[in-house]
Amino acid sequence: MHEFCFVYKSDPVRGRQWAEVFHEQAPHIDFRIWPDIGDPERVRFLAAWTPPDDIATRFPNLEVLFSSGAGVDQFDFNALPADLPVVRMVEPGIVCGMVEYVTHAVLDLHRDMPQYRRQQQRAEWQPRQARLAADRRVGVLGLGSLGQAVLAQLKSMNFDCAGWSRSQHHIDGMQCYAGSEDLAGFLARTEILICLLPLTEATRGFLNAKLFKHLPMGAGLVHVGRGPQLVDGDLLAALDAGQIGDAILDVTDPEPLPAAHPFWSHARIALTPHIASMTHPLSAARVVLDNLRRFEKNEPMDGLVDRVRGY
Ligand code: NDP
Ligand code: OXD
Repeated sequence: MHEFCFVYKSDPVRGRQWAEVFHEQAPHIDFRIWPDIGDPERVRFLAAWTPPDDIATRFPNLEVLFSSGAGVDQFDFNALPADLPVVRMVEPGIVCGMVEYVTHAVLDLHRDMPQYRRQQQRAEWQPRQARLAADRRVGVLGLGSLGQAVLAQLKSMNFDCAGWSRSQHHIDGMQCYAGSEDLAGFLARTEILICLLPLTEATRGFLNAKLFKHLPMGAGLVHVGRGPQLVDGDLLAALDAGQIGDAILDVTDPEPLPAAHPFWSHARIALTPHIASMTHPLSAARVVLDNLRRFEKNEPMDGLVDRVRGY
């Protein structure tokens, strides 16, 4: 007999994999995939990328909202019941995917691959002096579950690594900068900048002309946070001025960009369609089940969002 209902409202193909894990590991839970929600009064938990607009009235007994992704900026917190706990996705699949993507992007910039691709188009055979990773200063904006994993990988490859976050962190073998007072110093030493910040009111428009000016000339940018963090016109001007050498963008605003947007055809911009990392259904479902067990025991859930901070 099912005790209560858990509704999944996201990609239905991945939902069927969540269902397998739930049926195997938690047969007492009535796991349902939207729009098949059964009796809404029995729904205690919802996992969604975008919850329904009428979430409060539709699910009067909802106890936790899980994001099916790492970000929660797609939620309108004002439309959610004030005391509803919101949990973002922290699962090994998302972390591994992001580590792979960013490592690939950093190596691409570090080994001058964008320049060699441009040279090939001009049939130009022109070797450049290669630098070692130990001599390349890489910096990550955001020292959360993704930023820290990315830095650990880059550090293991000998890159000269640093990170910046809101509060002070202490990570072995890594220079950690914190807060607005440390930002200019962090940027001044950063030749390849990676953005892994969540989108909040404080980070909207954060990658702008003022920030770019603090970077060394010709710095590389890897943007895997959220599109609205980047001021598009400021990036184009920084590329024109040589302030930014090359940019690799996985996120844009809007997604997809309109066909006439200058990013599509810019010689110094590489675009991917928001694929840096994805939730992996089997590990995600296990992580959510683990959080449900914590919730039932009144223990803190992994990835619990601070709704005031916005992440
Ligand atoms: P976390 O919440 O674990 O970490 C966020 C980090 O950003 C923390 O270190 C936090 O600082 C820092 N931060 C937040 N606001 C500020 C600010 N105003 N100033 C300085 N630092 C700030 O997030 P994750 O690492 O799990 O994910 C980061 C983001 O990556 C997601 O929100 C999402 O937007 C993006 N993402 C993109 C994907 C893609 O495919 N492109 C896939 C998955 C995620 P502190 O430690 O002090 O709290
Ligand atoms: C996420 C994303 O937040 O895919 O998980 O960007």
